[in-house]
Amino acid sequence: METRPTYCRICEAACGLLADTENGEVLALRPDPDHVVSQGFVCAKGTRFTELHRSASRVDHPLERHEGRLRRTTWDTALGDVGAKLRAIRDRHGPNSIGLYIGNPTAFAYSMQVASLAFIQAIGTKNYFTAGSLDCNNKFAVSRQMLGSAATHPVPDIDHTNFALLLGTNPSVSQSSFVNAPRWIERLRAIEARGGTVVIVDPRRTETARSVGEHMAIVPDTDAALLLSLIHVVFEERLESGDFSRVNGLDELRAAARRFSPENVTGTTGISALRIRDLARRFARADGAFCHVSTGINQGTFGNIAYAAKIALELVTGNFDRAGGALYQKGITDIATMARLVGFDREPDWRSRIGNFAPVTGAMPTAILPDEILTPGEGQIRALIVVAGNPVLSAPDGARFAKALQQLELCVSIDMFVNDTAAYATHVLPATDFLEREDLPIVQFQLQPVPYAQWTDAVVEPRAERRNEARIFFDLARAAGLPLFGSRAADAAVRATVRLGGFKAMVLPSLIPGLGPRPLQRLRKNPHGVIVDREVRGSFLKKRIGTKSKRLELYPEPVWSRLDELESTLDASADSPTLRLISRRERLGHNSWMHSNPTLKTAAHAAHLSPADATRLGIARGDQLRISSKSGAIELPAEISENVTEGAVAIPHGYGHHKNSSWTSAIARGGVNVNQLAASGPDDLDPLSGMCQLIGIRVRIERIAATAAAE
Ligand SMILES: Nc1nc2c(c(=O)[nH]1)N[C@H]1C(S)=C(S)[C@@H](COP(=O)(O)OP(=O)(O)OC[C@H]3O[C@@H](n4cnc5c(=O)[nH]c(N)nc54)[C@H](O)[C@@H]3O)O[C@H]1N2
Ligand SMILES: Nc1nc2c(c(=O)[nH]1)N[C@H]1C(S)=C(S)[C@@H](COP(=O)(O)OP(=O)(O)OC[C@H]3O[C@@H](n4cnc5c(=O)[nH]c(N)nc54)[C@H](O)[C@@H]3O)O[C@H]1N2
Ligand code: SF4
Ligand SMILES: [Mo]
Repeated sequence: METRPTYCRICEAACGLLADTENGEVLALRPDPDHVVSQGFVCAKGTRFTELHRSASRVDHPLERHEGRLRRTTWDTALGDVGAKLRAIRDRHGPNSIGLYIGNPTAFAYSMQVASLAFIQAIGTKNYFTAGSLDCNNKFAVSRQMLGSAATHPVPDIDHTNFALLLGTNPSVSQSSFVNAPRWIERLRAIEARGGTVVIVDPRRTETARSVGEHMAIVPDTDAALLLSLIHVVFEERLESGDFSRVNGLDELRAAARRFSPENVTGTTGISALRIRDLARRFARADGAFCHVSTGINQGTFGNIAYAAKIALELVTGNFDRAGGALYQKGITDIATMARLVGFDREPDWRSRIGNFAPVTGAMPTAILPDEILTPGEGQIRALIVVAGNPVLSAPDGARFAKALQQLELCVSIDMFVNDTAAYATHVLPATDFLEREDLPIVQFQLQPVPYAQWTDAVVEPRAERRNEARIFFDLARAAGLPLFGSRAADAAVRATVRLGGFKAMVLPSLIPGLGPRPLQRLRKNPHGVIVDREVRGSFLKKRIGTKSKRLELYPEPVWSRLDELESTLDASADSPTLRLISRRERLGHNSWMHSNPTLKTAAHAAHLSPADATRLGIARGDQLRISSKSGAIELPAEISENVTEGAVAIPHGYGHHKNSSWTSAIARGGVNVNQLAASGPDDLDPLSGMCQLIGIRVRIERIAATAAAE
């Protein structure tokens, strides 16, 4: 038996793992106590990944649809067939008739990222979609406007702060996002142990809030107003500090915040003016404070304003660009510069056909993808390639998505499973999993409170006929006769580089500044990770800001364009008959793709209500409910929880699996697609970020049947 250090690539924490292998098989995955950052921390999803690696539901061979059913084919046939169809569709209808959807796991595989980019440019399509518009595009769009690059996000200096203000995140379960921080709870507890404060703003008393800090219950989708009221207090009580010499838009910010006094927002947020004032004072006076907002804010209506207000709050209290606050870490390599090179921050010169959206990080909003397929005319999407994604469950209105997919001439899924999207595919190509790929946590590089790098070789060879996604993209481009990156010269150079040095040869040179002339040797010598120098003095505003003015732009108009709309929510009557939907991730689930494990003991899918709302609506635990929004309706049993705030209903996403997906045990466990309650199409999307609303959706709840199962 042999033990190899590697790391988990399911979420942003990138925890160190030890893989026990024998004869090319993985026997077990264990926590790596020597990992430089995770230090032996893992979650059960990581250590139990062997079950998915070996799962009988995995796609192990290429599949093609024949007379309505997916059947096994060979790689040569599949690549030849898909390549020829891509070429024919492109020749007939132009490059934009081919769409790509890139799902969340792509973020954790450097080769998939580089190769998918090479492939998109080979096709030459503008119809490129990502999970970002379901998750975090508000952060990309706002950072680009305020800080000059979509890839720049000063990170919570979690180990040196004295005040952590968390909104819309539940790191005990999720490890959060836009920060690479395993051991969240331990690190939050350490803040309290050194006399600091942790405040968790969430409509639910989450697993995190039950473990550490003060919980502040908030009415869903009102955080932007709360954050502005904190800034209001800072200005009003003259609590601001720091140097504003590298900032534009302070007066506009002041004017905006003036409209959101604690007294004005208390009715909407459900938080007393006294408590808001106290929070603002403590945040401003702390010796080092950060504010971290995550998906519970991003997926709401005012994600842009909330992220801008987070940055502004840190800035006006002297906590932006400082140790103990939000600190930009250059880390191993400057991702912002790389991002710029690959066009991440390019001024977009194109717009979507549906809804006239500008791309964010080059990508269009996923919620318009069904319309781009269903609406006839020039540029209509006729072929779609989905890699590591499952938009039928993760995006709004899966039913409409499914309808659109069935209209495609070609629909290819590159995945580990026949997921709910692949259930409509013409071809399914078997992908590797992270144990079968080499990697380094490139996306995390600028999101690390402790900057480090780690290299892992593939732990084992791919099983059966699984293939690395990067290779699949390269082969598909060749089969379609299209040069990678859209250039014959680039195609030849990249293919030669990869032939000689593998995919890693494309990224290793970028690590030289941080790791010296032989980065791979250094990383291989230190298989538990290499920590590099941490920025301890804020250098971002002085040296690295990417805006044209070379100043932090506090008030770019597009970011704040919905301020009047936000202000109008302050008048809304508190006792509306509707409840508001909130998200709820599960410890052993991961979006839509980890519920299918026969040994999982996760609770049944349910709608979680507060006792007060249950009483008011005459609902008992286990009653079957009909939950409806303006966009759709679902039926689920009720769960009643003291932890849910009155007015909110929490429903996990990623359920409602297609009967033809390979996730048989998840299908047997039941559940429905909560995103049937979310609006698809261009009208309900944020105009700047293309984010769709997944939380804060107003829903009506009625009891349709009592159940004997209530205990
Ligand atoms: N176990 C597990 N881990 C995961 C995932 C998973 O599915 N399962 N998914 C991964 C992915 S892709 C991501 S992006 C990250 C996300 O990581 P997080 O952003 O931490 O996501 P959640 O755990 O869903 O936490 C969001 C919190 O927002 C709260 N919330 C909902 N609405 C509001 C609101 O209006 N205001 C406030 N203040 N809070 C609100 C919810 O109650 C919830 O507690 O997690 C990653 N990690
Ligand atoms: N209601 C609601 N909806 C949400 C959210 C929410 O909080 N509430 N969260 C949103 C968020 S944050 C996100 S990121 C999106 C996710 O949206 P998506 O990325 O579209 O969906 P996932 O469910 O993460 O599906 C990932 C797919 O990748 C496959 N996969 C996993 N690992 C690999 C791999 O190594 N290689 C390949 N080729 N495939 C792999 C899995 O089998 C699965 O089919 O969902 C969003 N949807
Ligand atoms: S927290 Fe769990 S899923 Fe995330 S990287 Fe660590 S072990 Fe993997
Ligand atoms: Mo996500």
